[in-house]
Amino acid sequence: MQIKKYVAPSLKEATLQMKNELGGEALILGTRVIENDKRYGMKKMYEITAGIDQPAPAKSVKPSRDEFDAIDNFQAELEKLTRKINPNAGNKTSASEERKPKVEKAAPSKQLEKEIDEIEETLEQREVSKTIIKSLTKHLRDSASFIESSNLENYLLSSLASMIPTTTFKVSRNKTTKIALVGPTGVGKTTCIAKLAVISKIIHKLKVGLISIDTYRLGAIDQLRIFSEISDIEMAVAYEAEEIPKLVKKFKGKDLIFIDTVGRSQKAKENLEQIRKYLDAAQVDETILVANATSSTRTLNDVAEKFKPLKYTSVIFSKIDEAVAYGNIMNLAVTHNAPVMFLTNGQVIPDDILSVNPAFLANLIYSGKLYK
Ligand SMILES: Nc1nc2c(ncn2[C@@H]2O[C@H](COP(=O)(O)OP(=O)(O)OP(=O)(O)O)[C@@H](O)[C@H]2O)c(=O)[nH]1
Ligand SMILES: [Mg+2]
Repeated sequence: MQIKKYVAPSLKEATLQMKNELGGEALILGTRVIENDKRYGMKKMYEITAGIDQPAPAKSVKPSRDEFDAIDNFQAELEKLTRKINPNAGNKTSASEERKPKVEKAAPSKQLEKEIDEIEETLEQREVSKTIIKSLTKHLRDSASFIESSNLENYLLSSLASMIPTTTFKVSRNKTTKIALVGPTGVGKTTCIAKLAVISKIIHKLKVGLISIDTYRLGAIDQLRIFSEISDIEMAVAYEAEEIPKLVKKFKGKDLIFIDTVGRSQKAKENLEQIRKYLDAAQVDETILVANATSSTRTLNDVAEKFKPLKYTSVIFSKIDEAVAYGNIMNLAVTHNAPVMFLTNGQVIPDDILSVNPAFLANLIYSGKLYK
């Protein structure tokens, strides 16, 4: 099968491009809304993944009027779903959404209904939240006229992917970027900093400095100090928030400064207040929450909520090698609109860290399998 992607400002245009190039036999395998992508000037775009068994025919096929109407309805549904699941994704109401549906939705066939039920069961096993499952399966049922058994899974995966916010690690060589990792005790903050510091130094040839404000747990500083000696990455310790500006100044020539924070329970507000003072003094560029992927959704929600005063802007899920399901990753990212930046999958420095994109996470969550 030949697979191609088409991106356009509306689903209708993307479909037209697809039909023009691949003809009437092309199968839509997936659709997603693309938002905030620099490649498209930050405009909202629609992507169709299409497949065809035969090489593209010479003759183009124009979609019928009914097909166009169905596409309009589908575009509205897709946007509605994305917004429902992720309320901050796109604030404008599209013209197609305001329009009343013109075509009756085709009810899913018995076979399709059965397969959607199975998907529901799988997502439950993967511990995806009930709200997300409900919206997803409703979306699949509502889109029955587009879906066949052969493309149902692809459709589901691209719908899942379109809901999961992710982000990447950004460093500038023209200024010092200060990144702090925060999170509950023992989640893997120090280990993660060690992985990122080594990768930044060895692979990206960046100048890296480490600051530990871990003055609470006995031996905690030694852990980072030993690492700093082995990897030959400079490290400094801040015992008071007031010392931080001096240390940041000392690392003026660095591209990156990682700030390792003390592991404290999210239940003690004053602990977090203390950490906030250090981070404010450092004027950090980005704070990343490290969350343990083996925790329940309830615990993760509590962590995400309690750490909000530290103004984290993304999440790293640690210990995914020990997790038995990954739905909680999606539940947290969607509920708190917190983009996922990395996953860590073991104790080995620097190997056991994975960068992510929505399609990768959708696959991981739905398949429930992590391939090392
Ligand atoms: N299996 C597994 N273990 C990990 C992972 N990341 C860290 N660990 C282990 O988890 C333990 C705690 O890791 P640390 O990096 O010390 O955690 P921390 O968040 O800095 O801990 P505190 O500073 O005490 O809050 C160590 O034994 C690590 O080797 C991971 O992705 N998978
Ligand atoms: Mg630590």
